Amino acid sequence: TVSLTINGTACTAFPNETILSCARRHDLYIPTLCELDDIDHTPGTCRVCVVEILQAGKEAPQIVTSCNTPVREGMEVQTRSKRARDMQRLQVELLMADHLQDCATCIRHGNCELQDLAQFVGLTENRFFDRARTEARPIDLSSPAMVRDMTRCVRCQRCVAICRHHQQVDALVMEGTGLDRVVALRDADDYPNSVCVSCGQCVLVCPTGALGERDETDRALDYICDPDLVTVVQFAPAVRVAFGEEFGMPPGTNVEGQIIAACRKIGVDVVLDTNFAADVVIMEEGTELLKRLKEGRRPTFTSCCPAWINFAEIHYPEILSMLSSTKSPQQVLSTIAKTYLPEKLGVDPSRIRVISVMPCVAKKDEAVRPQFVHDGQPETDLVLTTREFARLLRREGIDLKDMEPSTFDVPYMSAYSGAGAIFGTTGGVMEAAVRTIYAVVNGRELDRIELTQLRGFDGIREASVDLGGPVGKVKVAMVHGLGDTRALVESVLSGQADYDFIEVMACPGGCVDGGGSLRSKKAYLPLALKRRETIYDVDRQAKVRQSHNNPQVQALYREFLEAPNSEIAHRLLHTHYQD
Ligand code: HC1
Ligand code: SF4
Repeated sequence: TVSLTINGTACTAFPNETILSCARRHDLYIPTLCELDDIDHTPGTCRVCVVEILQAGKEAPQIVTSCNTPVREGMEVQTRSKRARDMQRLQVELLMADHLQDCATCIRHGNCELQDLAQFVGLTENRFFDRARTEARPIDLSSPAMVRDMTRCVRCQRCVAICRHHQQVDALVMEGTGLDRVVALRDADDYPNSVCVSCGQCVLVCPTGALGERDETDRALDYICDPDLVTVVQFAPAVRVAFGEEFGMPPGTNVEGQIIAACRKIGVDVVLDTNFAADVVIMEEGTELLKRLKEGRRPTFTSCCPAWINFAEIHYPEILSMLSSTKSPQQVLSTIAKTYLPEKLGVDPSRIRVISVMPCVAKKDEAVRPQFVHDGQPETDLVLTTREFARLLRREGIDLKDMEPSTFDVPYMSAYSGAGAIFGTTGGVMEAAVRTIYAVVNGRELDRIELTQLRGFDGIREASVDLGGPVGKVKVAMVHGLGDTRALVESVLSGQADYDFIEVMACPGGCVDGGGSLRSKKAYLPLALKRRETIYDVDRQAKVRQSHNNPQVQALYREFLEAPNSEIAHRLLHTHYQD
């Protein structure tokens, strides 16, 4: 080990450890901006983490960046000396020089790492701001899902790193020099022509308001406040376990009841559950899978994750025929909301507007896919990310903590099984499907329905599951995160991998930490485990744990869809992809 002092406190460090890392282990704070430990990102570009060091044999102290300067034996580090503090403040002021000063209109207001820094270093003036130069930088509104606002970028390059090294999509590059340096789309002028798949991981790591979703809270209010419209809200499996944090509740708290109550309070007419549609998807996809197995078509990939669909279409069009044709739960719910629900409510379908609340940026993209818009009418009218939904409630003066939990009030499209609930975490779709397929094949339920061998956090997990009957053993795999997805797809294409069914979720961890979830400062996916535990609890406590045993699903087939994969189910609930 190496011995040194930081602000006079004796510290021990590992050889080659950086000053910043050593300080953190000893609970000594150094302000930082570009660095993000969770993704191993220390570009040293923002220079906010400067400290003063005095090294053995040197007479005068030096100023260095602590994120990339290794410790030395006998080093004396000052993070709080006048000179260090002045330098830190100057660096933040320089960062502010070409950062739009309009904090009050920024989506990150109150939750911005740059604002935090300004407070920490005691910034009281902003001498170098160059409005003309800042405003000349691009604001890219070409995507239905994302906004890339370079007037708020601080060039930390976290987005480039996560996209290149973790998701391995490599859609972003740094372009230009000096003050004109910006994050650009690689080989493209706009999102539609780029290789970006809208997974939103870059948004999760952006410290400011430079990257975000396209805000649709106003349009949501337009619908809700229009007396001629019947507004329907659906919310995703993961939202209920990932939403309370924004209102100061413990990570992973299940706030399903509070979400229902809040929706009602703001004037939503009907609250439905995407979990219900997840059960319907299992009926359709399970039946489809059995048919494909009989025909010897393997593997089949799940198709509920829209960033994965984008990835397949843009990066691996040759595998599109292997994707399940079943629409995602979001689109299934919306479709039924405009066909089956109007009959139930006795209203004209043209008056219905479906707003879906998703932990996902790519769901916005999915909602406007041409396959899901008929005669100009979309199935899903509007998608709000979990972040926008929090913003919407705040705009209505609602603190979720104060809401008395409520329950769904319509006896259709809202009940769900434990299988539908676990869709929200990686491996869940597969586990849900196996429960139902086993019952279809064998005419009885699985003895042990928790398939623990399918759970876990490894990027790629595989298992062999005995479905019994004529189907026998099938080989399944689960992958989450697009880096591992790329590896798995490559091995399928090269013939190395031999699977029957593959679940893909583009976001690491699945939807519980999706790219549309609430952002954590200075951390990447810190809450996934807690959220996931709650999802498994929901399943354990559910009265019905298999999709086919959900009475409301049974009623839907009895009253409307006839049978899984029937002609009408095919027409309404299945789709195709584009290469
Ligand atoms: Fe997901 Fe899905 S699980 S994609 O991860 O299949 O977003 O939560 O809503 O549609 O059900 C997201 C979550 C979500 C769909 C479902
Ligand atoms: Fe890359 Fe995903 Fe961000 Fe697109 S949304 S730039 S693919 S990280």
